[in-house]
Amino acid sequence: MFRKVLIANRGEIAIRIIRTCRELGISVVAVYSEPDAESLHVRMADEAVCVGPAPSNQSYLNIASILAAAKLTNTEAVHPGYGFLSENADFVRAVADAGLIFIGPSAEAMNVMGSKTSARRAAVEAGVPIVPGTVEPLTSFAETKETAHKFGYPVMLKAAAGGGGKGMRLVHSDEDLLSAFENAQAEAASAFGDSSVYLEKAVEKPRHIEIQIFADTFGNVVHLGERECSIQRRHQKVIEECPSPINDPELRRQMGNAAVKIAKAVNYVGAGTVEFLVADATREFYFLEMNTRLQVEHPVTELVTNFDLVREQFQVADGQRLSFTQEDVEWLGHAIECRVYAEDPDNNFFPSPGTITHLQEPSGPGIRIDSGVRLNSEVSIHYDPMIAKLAVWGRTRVEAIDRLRRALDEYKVGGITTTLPFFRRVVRDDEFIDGHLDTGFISRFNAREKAMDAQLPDVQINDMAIVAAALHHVRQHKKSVSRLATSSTTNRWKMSGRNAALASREAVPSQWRKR
Ligand code: MV4
Repeated sequence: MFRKVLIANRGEIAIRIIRTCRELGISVVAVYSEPDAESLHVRMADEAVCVGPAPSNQSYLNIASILAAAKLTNTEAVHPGYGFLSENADFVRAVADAGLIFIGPSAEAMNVMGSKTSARRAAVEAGVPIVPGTVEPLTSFAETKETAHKFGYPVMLKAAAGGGGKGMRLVHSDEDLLSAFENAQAEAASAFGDSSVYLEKAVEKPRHIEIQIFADTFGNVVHLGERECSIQRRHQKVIEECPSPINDPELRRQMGNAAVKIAKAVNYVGAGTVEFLVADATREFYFLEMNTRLQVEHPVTELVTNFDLVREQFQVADGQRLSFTQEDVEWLGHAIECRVYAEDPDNNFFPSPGTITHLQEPSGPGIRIDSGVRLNSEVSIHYDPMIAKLAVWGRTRVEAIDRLRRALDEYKVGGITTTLPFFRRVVRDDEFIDGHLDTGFISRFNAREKAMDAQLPDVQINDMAIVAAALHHVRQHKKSVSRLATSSTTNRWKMSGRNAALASREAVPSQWRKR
């Protein structure tokens, strides 16, 4: 096994990787940007090297600087985490050229999956269904129109170099096609430096379900089942689960086999994720793209399969065989993860940077927190605003949701605004509880909340002052009042919601308003 590894990342994922390094006896080199000098991942590492100023392209994306840090510290291997350089084939080559081992797949596999059109061709060659559409970029508007007619409206235009919904346009008719084509091209050019777009037939009410795969250098490829990631906001995942609430072992087997075929087709090595769209009505699944990295949401798979995916990554990169076969993979219980962001859910998820002045994390049965921050941490505007992931495990989905509700109510973050109050409302939403999770969930949820707000009587400014005074009183006498409040209701979800509102330091007035 490696003696020393450099982690080319920051925040919670750097810490997640450090933890497994400790268990494997690997010494850790952290890298950091100037404003991150005091951050948790730096404190937890054995050595740390500053790789540049705040902007990512001068620090965490600075290949020369990171390789210099590796050389300076005599590192043997580099773990890229997710984001930053994790899917950059140039980085993979540069790491190899520097005589280091990259913890991840080859630059070739990364390149194939980096372009959605070449990824689609790979899927076709592997015999895996793709969403009907083109496998080459569109070369003219005339061709676009012809193709739209061939597959039939509604269609999706997507950036070939893309991902994350950038450069994506849903088009319903000929009238909208030209402007959508031009806008998609312009957006793709500015986001990815490549204006190529291709076309897919739009899948109605799709679910986003992805399969975790693992491959070693001996050609063994296994899958670790699915994660349901249909709850997204602006193409950012918000809540992830394993298993999918559809929970269909046959579908898992079929999608798992499809994902393994795709991995084999590109000689994949390491941890990877194959994304599918699943039509809600028919449960037909279509290959969407492959992510050639460890993903943010890997903890839900770890909780249900009991594998340490980072440990397997190190072993595979070290040239060892996978420590398990497909038959060894068992799924037990249900896990759900919430991504906690430093954003204001009551102000259109506006970023909320600042200093964390209070932090109380939940714990107890079935709770896992992957946090990148601690008390007095500074959440800066320079990087992704995700500060932590709260994942829970339960024997059933119901138990997992009960636990998640309890954990969210325990979780207190002061000094910055977080998305915790939003999650407290989602876990009390009937549609979420029933597992109706297609990609329209968030907009339907928002509409339901708006309708609820509209039903409330208008509150005058004067009344607000009274409410504020009452809230102040409640906070001073938290214990006795919350006991009074809970004894007066029989609905335990409402009860815990009220307790959360009473105890919460965040957005108390709006919570009060909603409960
Ligand atoms: C689609 C689709 C419907 N039909 N493709 C792909 C990237 C992802 N962030 C959004 N994507 C979609 N691709 C076809 N052919 C619908 C979506 C989509 C979506 C997918 C998963 C989760 C949330 C979503 C929200 C809007 C649209």
